[in-house]
Amino acid sequence: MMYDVEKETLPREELEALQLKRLKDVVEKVYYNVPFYRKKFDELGVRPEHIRSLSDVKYLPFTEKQDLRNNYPFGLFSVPKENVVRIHASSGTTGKSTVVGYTQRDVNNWAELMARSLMAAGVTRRDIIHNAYGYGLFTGGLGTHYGAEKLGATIVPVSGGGTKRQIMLLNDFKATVICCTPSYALHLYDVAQEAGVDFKDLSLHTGIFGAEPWTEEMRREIEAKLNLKALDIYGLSEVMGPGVAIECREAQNGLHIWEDHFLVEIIDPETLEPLPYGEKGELVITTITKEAQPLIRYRTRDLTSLNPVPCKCGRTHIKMNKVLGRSDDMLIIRGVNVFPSQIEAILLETEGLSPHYQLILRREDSMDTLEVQVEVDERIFSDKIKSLQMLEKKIQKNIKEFLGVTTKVRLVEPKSIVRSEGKAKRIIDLRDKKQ
Ligand code: DLL
Repeated sequence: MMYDVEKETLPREELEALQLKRLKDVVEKVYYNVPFYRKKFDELGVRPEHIRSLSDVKYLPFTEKQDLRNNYPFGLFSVPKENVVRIHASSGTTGKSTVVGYTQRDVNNWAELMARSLMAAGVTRRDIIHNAYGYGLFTGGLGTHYGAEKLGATIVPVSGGGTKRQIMLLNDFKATVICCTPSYALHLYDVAQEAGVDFKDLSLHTGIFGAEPWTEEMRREIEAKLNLKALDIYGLSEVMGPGVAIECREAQNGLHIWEDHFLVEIIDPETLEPLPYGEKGELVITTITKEAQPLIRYRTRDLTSLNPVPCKCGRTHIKMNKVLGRSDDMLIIRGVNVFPSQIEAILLETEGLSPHYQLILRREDSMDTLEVQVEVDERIFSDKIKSLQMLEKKIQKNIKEFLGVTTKVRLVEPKSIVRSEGKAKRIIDLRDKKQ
């Protein structure tokens, strides 16, 4: 089922013609309205009239998170402030947060793309959506909220936290769809278990999870535990919020990017050159309909690849593969590059481990070391120390074998790793701390 069949199945030729028209419009708009862009364009010697085809996007300057910070808070607005009806911001782990503004039309477009996304995931107006994404400056809560209302579904704006109460509400309201981060979904499961509630007795049939990387192994774990179909949703506040891309229920394999609103490229993060379809690199997004704060070639830092093969769902919008992680989160341990998601995949393949883990980085004798802490389940925890040690060795060996990196593995007690209501904190970096 589609929210907007015409737009979602637009023949590629028409879709690309529309993208080109919108790209030209947005380039002209930022050149004349945003001093930051005018300066960047002038430095490169590009002018709006140089954009004649979609591939000409490669002549345009990149925008980075630091540019948003340097222009904090409203320096990249392209419309008078009185036309801005909403502000969101992402907290960011370091430095100032990045701010985004929306006009009324931006908010409407966002709601429409979220409505499309929800429906692509199999949600209809008959569903009750339990929305546990945080409400507030974070885009997850309100983005999902407006999309659900636009679709005509029933939205329960629970936000994050109060996990026991969430279980009660899921039970009482008989929600059929849940939206939250994948790590929070697993936390909900644990809390439900303690409360003696079985997800099989709830009415959920679909979970729409995103805002952090999660692996196929994690998907299988969540689907089995929560007894629902789990779909991946992607987005980032800088370019809109959730609903930039979504997996369709039919294929459940790759996320359709709503290309009538976003022009995407994959670049090599080192050389900054565009990469062909299928190759892994950094996702770069140009917003082609945003009014308040359009971004040109925004470097997301998210690593993925694009898949142009037509999808069985009938949508013509290109798919991106599941995000492997952010380039900022890539660990380099004795010269070997590794992503937290790769370690997650190995942990979840191992019997007896829980999906709760953390990666501790330390510096010992000027070398970076990585300790993998993972919770075991109750059954394993009551085993003899010797068998726990054997299990640690086995995981260590698997990580070495598959990823080539030497780690220390430490099995920890059930429920000893801090749970998050939003994005899970996987990496604890102690390298700058005195040990
Ligand atoms: O996380 C928006 C969002 C809310 C998306 C709810 C999906 C659901 P930010 O806080 O600005 O916005 O963080 C954006 O989160 O650049 C990715 O690194 C990561 N991210 C978001 N969705 C996914 C996903 C929201 N499905 C940053 N898989 C992005 C992997 C994701 N990473």
